[in-house]
Amino acid sequence: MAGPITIHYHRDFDGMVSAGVLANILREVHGERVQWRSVNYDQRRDWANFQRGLRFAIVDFHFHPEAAYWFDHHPTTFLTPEDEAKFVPSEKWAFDPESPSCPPIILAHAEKHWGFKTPERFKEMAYWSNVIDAAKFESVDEALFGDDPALRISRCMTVAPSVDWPDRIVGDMVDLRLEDIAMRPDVEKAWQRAVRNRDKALDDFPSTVQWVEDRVMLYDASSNKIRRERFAPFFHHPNIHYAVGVIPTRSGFHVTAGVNPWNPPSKTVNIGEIMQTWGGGGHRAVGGVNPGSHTKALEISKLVAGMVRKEMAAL
Ligand SMILES: [Mn+2]
Repeated sequence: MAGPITIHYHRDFDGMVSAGVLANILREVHGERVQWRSVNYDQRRDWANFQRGLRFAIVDFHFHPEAAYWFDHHPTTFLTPEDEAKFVPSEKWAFDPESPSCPPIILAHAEKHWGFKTPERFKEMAYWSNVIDAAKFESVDEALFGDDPALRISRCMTVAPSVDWPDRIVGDMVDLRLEDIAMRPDVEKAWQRAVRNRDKALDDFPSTVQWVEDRVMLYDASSNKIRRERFAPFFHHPNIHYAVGVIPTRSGFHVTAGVNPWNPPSKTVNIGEIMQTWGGGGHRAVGGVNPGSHTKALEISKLVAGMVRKEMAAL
C-alpha cells in the first residue's frame, strides 16, 4: 500500500481551504492517508528538487511536474517554459487562471472526475475564498471590520502564533465548519490581537500621507514602526481613485499602487503597464515594483503617482 500523501499549500485563506478540501476528497473518494504542510516562496529556489522521491500534491501554488495532484489559479504559476510545456489538463491536474480563487477549481474537478458531492460547508468556504482572494468585498468597512468566521480566520493569519499553526487550521477545515473553527480559543485570541493591530495601522496611516491631488494619493509607509493595513488609504480617503505608496518588505522597499475597489474612476489607467516602465508589473488594477533602496523607492513612487494623474487627465 502506498504511503501517505502530503498536500503542500499556499499559506493564505484560499490556500488553506484548498488543502482542507483536497484532503477530505482524497480521503473520502480515494481512500488515501493524507497529511499537509504549507509551502513558502523561499522553497521555489530549488523547485525542481522539491520533495524529491516523495508523494505530494500542490494546491494554490506553483506547478510541479512531479505532483501527484495539482490545482492552481495564479497566472504566474509556471516557473519555467519547460514546466509549462509539461502541463496537460488531466484527471489529477487542473489550472484556471480565470478563477478568483483555487478551491472552486478543486471542487468542480472532483465533481466532474471523481463523483464527489460538494457539502454545504465547502460551498461556503469556496464562496469566501473568492471574496477574500480577489478582494471582492462589498465595502471598505466589510474588508476592514467584517467579522464573518471566514474573515476572522483570514485576518488571524497576519498574527499566526507559529509556522505550523496554519496546518492546524487546515486540519479543522477537513471536517469542520468555518463557524466552529472561528470559535476555537486560539483562533479567538489571535483574532483579538489582529484586530488591535488593524486599529493601530488605521490610526498610523494618516501621518504617512504625502499628498492627495486629482483623486490620487501618495503615501510613504516605509517606517518599520508603522503597521500596514492594505485598505487603509481607501478607509481614510474614500473619494480617491488611486493610492500609490512605499512600504518595507523582507526584500527591500516596495512601491505599490492600486485602484480604489469601491470608487474606481469611470475610465481606468493600466497600473501594471505603468509599473513595467520601472521594472515592475501587475494587473490593470494593482501593481508594484521593488526598487530596493529607500531613496529610489520614494523617487519612483512620486513618478508613478505623477504618471497616474497625467494618464487619468488624458482619458
Ligand atoms: Mn492563495
